[in-house]
Amino acid sequence: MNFENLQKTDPVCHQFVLDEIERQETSLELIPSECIASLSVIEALGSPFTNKYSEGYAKKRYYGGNDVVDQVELLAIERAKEVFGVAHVNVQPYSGSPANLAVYNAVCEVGDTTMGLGLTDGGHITHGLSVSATAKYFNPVLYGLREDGYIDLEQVERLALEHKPKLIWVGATAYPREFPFEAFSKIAEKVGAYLVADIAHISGLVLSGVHASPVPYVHMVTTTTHKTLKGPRGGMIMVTEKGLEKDPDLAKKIDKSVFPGLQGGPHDHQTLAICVALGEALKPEFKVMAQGIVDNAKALAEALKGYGFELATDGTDNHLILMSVGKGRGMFVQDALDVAGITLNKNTIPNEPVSPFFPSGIRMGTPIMTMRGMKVSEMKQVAAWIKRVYDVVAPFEHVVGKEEKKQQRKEFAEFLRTNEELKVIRAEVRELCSKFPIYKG
Ligand code: DSN
Repeated sequence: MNFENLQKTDPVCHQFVLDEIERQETSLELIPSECIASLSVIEALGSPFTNKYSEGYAKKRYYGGNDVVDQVELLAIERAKEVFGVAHVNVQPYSGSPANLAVYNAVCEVGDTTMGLGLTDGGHITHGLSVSATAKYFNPVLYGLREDGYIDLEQVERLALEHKPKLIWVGATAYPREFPFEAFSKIAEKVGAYLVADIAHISGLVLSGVHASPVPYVHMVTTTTHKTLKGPRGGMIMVTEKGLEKDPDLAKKIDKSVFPGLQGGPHDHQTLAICVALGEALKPEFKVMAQGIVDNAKALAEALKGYGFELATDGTDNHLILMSVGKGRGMFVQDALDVAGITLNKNTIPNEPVSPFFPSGIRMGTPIMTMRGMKVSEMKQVAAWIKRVYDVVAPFEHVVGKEEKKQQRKEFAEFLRTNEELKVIRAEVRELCSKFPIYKG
């Protein structure tokens, strides 16, 4: 990658780029919602399409000079339709949250009842969390998990029959198992609700056939484009044949909701990069990679279980693992792993005993490690490092009380700064990463 102009005109920002590349190259990124976009995607994202305004849709723009932009957007739509097997696609949402808001805006009136998985059970903010605009303007009823960590379908049905929602979300940000799309579809049909699958995390797995597709069962599908889809940051809304059968105007409603309902001009450089990513997704090697993500996640899960760790649902079907690390201790484990060069995030676990601020688990995934070429033997190594880091922070327990917390944070920061074992692991992680270069290879 060449940033020679930036180097000349703004050395400070140039250094930021170099530092971030260095961080990514030398660390293990286990955040399940991240990916490595190809250099082609990054080139498209950095192209002069960023200069253009093109409010409206192809052939119906409010600005001139959109001949090439129209071709880009139409090709992105065609590729998305082919990749996911859907009837209609809108590629303009800026990201996943605006895509989800556009769905509400398309089919709900203010005050309508909706249903989604609660945040502490793995759902997304936009599926109706109390502090989200989706709860300010709509009336979300949240469903949860059973004791074993799987979605509580009996509860979903009971709540749906009781509250008659206009719209039901199926999807999550921290759920390690396959989504029961068909069962949701039966429930949605009983109450006449629109059913929307938010497949942001799993879209790359779905299009590869590694995870069941929601398309035959739901009316709409939303996704980000920067997770397992391996594209730039962005979002898409898809309308299925089933969606058009329920509501022949659904495609029009979605388009109107995105523009002019919620957004102005689309980000054409982003659309081009999404188009490139979808082109990559159509190639056979993408499916091999998607299968590798799941194989690696299963291998990592087994290795972690081998060390006695407790996993939500006892394993995984997808790219993601949710692991218990002790009451309120997610933060200690996340921060110590960060020092060791392993990045993941603290997360609530099913039946979370503390809170999202001091959760009792960690969430990790295998997309980036797989995209770097790592396989099962590296997953075993990663599990061993996680166990070592977990042991290093064993003396730190969750405390209550503002002053106690403040004092503990101070002691913990000093501990992280001086701990020798974390330094040793950091060096080992760096060594492994050097064998799997991202952009330097
Ligand atoms: N922030 C994303 C994630 O990490 O899952 C969801 O929006």
